[in-house]
Amino acid sequence: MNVTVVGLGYIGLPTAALLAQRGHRVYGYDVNAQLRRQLQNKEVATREAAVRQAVHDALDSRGLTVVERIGATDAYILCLPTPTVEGKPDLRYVEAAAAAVAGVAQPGSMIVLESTVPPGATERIFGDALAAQGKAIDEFRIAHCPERVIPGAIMRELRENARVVGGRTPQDAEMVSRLYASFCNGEIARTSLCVAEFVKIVENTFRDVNIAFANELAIFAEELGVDVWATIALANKHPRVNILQPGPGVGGHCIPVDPHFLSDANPIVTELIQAARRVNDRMPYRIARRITELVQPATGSTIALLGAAYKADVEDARESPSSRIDTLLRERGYRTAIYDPLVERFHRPLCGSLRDAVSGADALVLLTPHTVFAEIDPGEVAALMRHPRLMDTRNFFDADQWKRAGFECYTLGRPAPKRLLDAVA
Ligand code: SAJ
Repeated sequence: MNVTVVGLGYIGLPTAALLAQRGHRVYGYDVNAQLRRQLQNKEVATREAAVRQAVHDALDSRGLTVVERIGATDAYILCLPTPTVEGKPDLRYVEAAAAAVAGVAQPGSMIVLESTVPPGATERIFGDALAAQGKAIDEFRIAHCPERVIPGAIMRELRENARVVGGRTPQDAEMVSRLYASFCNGEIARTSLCVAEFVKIVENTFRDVNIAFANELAIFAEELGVDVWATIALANKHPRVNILQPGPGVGGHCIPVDPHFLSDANPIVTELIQAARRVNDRMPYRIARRITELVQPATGSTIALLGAAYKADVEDARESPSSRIDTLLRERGYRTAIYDPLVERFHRPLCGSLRDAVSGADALVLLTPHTVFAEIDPGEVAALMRHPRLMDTRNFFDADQWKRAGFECYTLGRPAPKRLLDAVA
């Protein structure tokens, strides 16, 4: 089949590569001319090795061609970002892509949206775009098939995850699910457009609410004087309990964003969802406050932050709690030094080495639990710091090992050191 993938970002590009791998003739288009040029020159910026390899293979085999304009093909898969601006979904990228596709798509072709959108948006956006070209939506196969892949394991999850295909009609769902079955080995469930749109947002909102619950428990446990990590691990031994992990806040461009698609559409019945957002949004403030209790005075003190990425083992720092915590600390008068060997783009310069970050620091704060950080030797770090203090927001390090190396340790969700509790009292 001839397929055009519109939007060559972290979903569109690997999807295009996988389609090509499975024998489709794939045309990739992105509005970003620089990105098109880079891909045409086989420069693939992603740091996920499996994605890089798949895209290189697809370009080398000519199964994937990056084109300068969208043409007529059997199917179109749209993978555009849908950010929120002040809590409201911004659908302009999807609308612009839909208009471009509507201009060239021939009757009978499939038009599939993968981007997260509020319930009802797929039919409205494609209907309006086609109508503007004097085309009737009934003549096209329209579907929403929300992406589900986790950054860090994109290629595997593209191949293996179960998918939901919402069709405008049952026939649309049937045809589009056959296209997806050609590259995805997971179960492909068929449903309506609106249910598919709702399901996607529900999945990410479920995760946000669950993490907010874990974060609330972490604060509760500190006040109770017990260990939240042990509590959650024990509770999760119950066959019907699965609580996620507390942390310094919820980042990335999906989990903190998608719940707004529901609360914006219906502010009255989304109290729990809005409360969860507030709990998670407050976590960076909570961490910053703990640091101010741990390290005084702020002026003249340096805090070394470990991890700028929004989560472990990815290079993406978008909406990262680290960025928020860094800003809050600097507003309070601290100097900060951030080290993350995976991240290249951050709101301000990162340290070139762990040594640079911790030298002369008054506290070390673990924010992102990258696997490589497990190799850090607490003894070496202690020797470089002015005050060997550790704040672990992910329960990543072995606190006893760090204490033996001379550190004063505080772990989120565990009773705070006595000195800290006395200061607060
Ligand atoms: N986090 C916690 N505690 C946890 C798990 C995560 O604090 O127990 C934090 C992370 O550190 C991170 C944030 O939550 O800051 C989000 O990370 P994530 O791994 O939960 O999610 P994403 O944003 O990387 O990917 C999610 C996935 N959705 C679900 O798992 C339901 C992915 O499958 C989606 O494709 C993606 O959103 C998306 O694009 O919608």
